[in-house]
Amino acid sequence: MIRFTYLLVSLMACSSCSETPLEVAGHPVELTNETFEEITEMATGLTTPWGLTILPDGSALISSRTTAQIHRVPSSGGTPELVGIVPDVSFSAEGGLLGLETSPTFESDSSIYAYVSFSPSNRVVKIRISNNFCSLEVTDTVLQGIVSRDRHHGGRVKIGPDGNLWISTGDAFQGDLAQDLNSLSGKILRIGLDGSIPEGNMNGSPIYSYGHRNVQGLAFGPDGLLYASEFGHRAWDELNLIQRGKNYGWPQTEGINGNTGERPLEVFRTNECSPSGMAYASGSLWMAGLHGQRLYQIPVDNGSISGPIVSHLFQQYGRIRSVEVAQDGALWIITSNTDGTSAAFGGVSPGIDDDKLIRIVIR
Ligand SMILES: [Ca+2]
Repeated sequence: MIRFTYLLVSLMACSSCSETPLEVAGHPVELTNETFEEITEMATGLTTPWGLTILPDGSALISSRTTAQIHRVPSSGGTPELVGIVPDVSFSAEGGLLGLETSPTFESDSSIYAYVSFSPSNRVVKIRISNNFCSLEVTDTVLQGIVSRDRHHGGRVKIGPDGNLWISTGDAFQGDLAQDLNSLSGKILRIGLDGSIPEGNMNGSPIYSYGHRNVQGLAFGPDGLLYASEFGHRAWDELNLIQRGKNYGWPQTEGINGNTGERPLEVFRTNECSPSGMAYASGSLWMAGLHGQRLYQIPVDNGSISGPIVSHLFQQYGRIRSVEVAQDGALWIITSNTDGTSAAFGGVSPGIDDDKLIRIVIR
């Protein structure tokens, strides 16, 4: 394993290289890494990593989108160890093995949840991990029937403070599905850990909110509020505050272009963002930018943006796919340079050590 720990002083020197000024919806964005105490490469050589979840022992599980493998990286970093291959995964341009989430009772059930692309429909499965982390077994399908196409799967799974499983989907490249309340596509879904439908969803369905194009980031604030990042088409990516039963506008409205549905909390130009994973820590949302090749820090409080938005790691690690918060408050992120994305959508040539798992200590 190659590990580099960068001291703050080197970060400040690097971030002093002046780049083209960035804007978010017309507002300037601060470009800096000064918020970071330390950056450590925990693992390298990952293949198309997508899902990331941190286990109670501090180690990380990472899904490989195009191989359906799950690897484990020890809490101190090191060579990724193969846990197993998830069966019955269909691969496509954006499909495969996507989001992972640890069961809240992992210490007794050794289980995680995973979003799996499959034909004819995507599903969310429960997977038991062996005690020695050397094998896995799918033990349950908690949700199925999410339309699968080659693109726009969504794919993030998170357990909320309500104890339910929250799932983001995409429109399967059929915008009208986002407005169709008989379809699970283009939605944010909420189900019980056993696949049951909790009280308060729309029409007794798994649907919590609708009118989404492709949501790959879900993060709960300390007050329980849910934020979601959403890919736009060609103009505006979105950060939304998710409310029960609300319409978020797609395909009639993209970002601030149109008047259908809820207004985003913030919009980002697609070539400066293309947001995937997101987490909340230290008063801010931390949103991964693929095309934008950066990590956005978005201070939030009580459902509103509460301070200047900051762009970190700009072009330092390439595309960033996922962000999670470890038990000690550090951010763990994974890069996404091996996924074969074309340059037109911000793809880059992978470096010799790509892709990487990186740990970031916030000051
Ligand atoms: Ca919208």
